[in-house]
Amino acid sequence: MPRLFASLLLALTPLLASAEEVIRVYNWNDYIAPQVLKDFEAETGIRVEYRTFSTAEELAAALASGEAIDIAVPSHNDLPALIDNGSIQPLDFSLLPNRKHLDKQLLSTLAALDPSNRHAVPYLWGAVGLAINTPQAEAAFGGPLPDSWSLLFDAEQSARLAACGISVLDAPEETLTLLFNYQGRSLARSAPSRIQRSSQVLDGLRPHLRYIDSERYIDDLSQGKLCVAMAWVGDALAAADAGQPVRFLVPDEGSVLFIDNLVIPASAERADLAHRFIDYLMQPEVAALITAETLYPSGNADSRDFLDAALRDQPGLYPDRDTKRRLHALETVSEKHSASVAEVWARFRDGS
Ligand code: N2P
Repeated sequence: MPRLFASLLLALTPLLASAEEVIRVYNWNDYIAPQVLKDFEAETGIRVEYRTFSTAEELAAALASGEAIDIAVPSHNDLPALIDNGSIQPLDFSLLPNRKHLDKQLLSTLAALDPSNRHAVPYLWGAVGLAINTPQAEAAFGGPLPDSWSLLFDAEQSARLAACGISVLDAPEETLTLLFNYQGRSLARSAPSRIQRSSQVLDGLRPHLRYIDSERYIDDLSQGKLCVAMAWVGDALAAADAGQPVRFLVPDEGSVLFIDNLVIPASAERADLAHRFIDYLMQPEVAALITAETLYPSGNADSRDFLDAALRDQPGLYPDRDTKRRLHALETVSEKHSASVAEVWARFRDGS
């Protein structure tokens, strides 16, 4: 009898398993409102297996491995390669009626990388800048700080701040683009040998850094344990929200913007459910909840109507016109350049 029962159970298992629908979502850390996932599960009965990454390289490796992922969130500059090598699939717009709420300006910027916006839905976006704990940083620096990337790229300045804690994002293309801009050059239009030489500047900064990490700095800034951090806007605003005297600034030399997108990898096992998830996130009320929680600007234009006035007008969240003029979407790095970027970065981050 027990054996009969066991084989009956075995025979039923596939049926039981197929009763539960699951999607696998792979997103940046601190990049959703947990409530939204719970609401989606409760409303649809679809379980969300949710995992996070903190660098573009981690996501690229997961997509290249072919592991089953139903939704991923690459940045705009990585879209052309992902489309070219067939890592992500075209979307079925008929399953995405809430696309109408998306920000038209973002869509047109993205269309240059993803023709007709076939593969990607803008989710959250924002500026790269500096998060500064002003009282701590001024005490260490010995007076007011310049609004400049020199705080990182001038070794004499970073030396003065080392004691109160400096961190840099583990974001090679963003960091090198900013370094080249600071030097009056362009990463995309420089020879690989020039990229190799940028190691010299990074070598000057390295001994003054606490660490290179895109996740640890969020808690540390919020607890007053760092005074200057290269930061993505929402992470910096979160520290201010936690009560620290942290301001987010886009330095005078300007900076880069990222647009992160919901996509369906070619490896998705449930592209049908992935469309439902994307459409769910594109409801303006839901998108507003996500912005309120993460403090990143939304790819959904209509979500603004659902933001608290205080949040909508919070300085730094949506860049003002003057700041916008100093911001440019991060350029796609060609294959020829990316090997040099990776080498310079390995040396900077891991000392190898
Ligand atoms: C938030 C991650 C921001 C994504 N922690 C930057 N592309």
